[in-house]
Amino acid sequence: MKTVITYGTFDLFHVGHLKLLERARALGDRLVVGVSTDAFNEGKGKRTAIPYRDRAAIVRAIRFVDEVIPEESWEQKPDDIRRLGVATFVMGDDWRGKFDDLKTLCDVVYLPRTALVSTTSIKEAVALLQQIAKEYTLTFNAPAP
Ligand code: C2G
Repeated sequence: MKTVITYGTFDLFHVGHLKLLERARALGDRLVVGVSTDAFNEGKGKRTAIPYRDRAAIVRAIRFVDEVIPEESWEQKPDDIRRLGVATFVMGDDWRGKFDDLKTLCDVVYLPRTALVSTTSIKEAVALLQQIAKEYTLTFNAPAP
């Protein structure tokens, strides 16, 4: 039984997240995902749109995710790897090199990110739509001159 692990925020879950998890699972027989808690994200300076409970529920519901654990600190990875008998640690290549210290414990694999989609771009699109809606309301609901 080859266990693979990866970690992430998975806010506003999108196809970039899905393809990362799918490729990670394909590297072994079991995939464990550490989902960043809200408190840990504040430490990362990341404000999420979706709370941890719901982000974890979405990831847990993915058929090729076998287990979800909370990610509460940067330092927990070695203990997780030992406790869970992890063979391979996977992250998207925006993290390339950042977790090479784990190579003493397991294989470390950085996978190409999926282009053109990100939580940030989804948030920007929503903000633009809200701005358009606001201007539309101002323009077309303005009282007759
Ligand atoms: N990802 C991807 N393609 C995208 C967006 C994200 O492959 N278009 C990958 C990231 O590289 C990461 C995973 O999906 O491996 C989760 O991305 P985030 O939720 O943004 O995770 P992050 O906030 O980077 O937290 O300890 C590690 C951290 O918890 C990672």
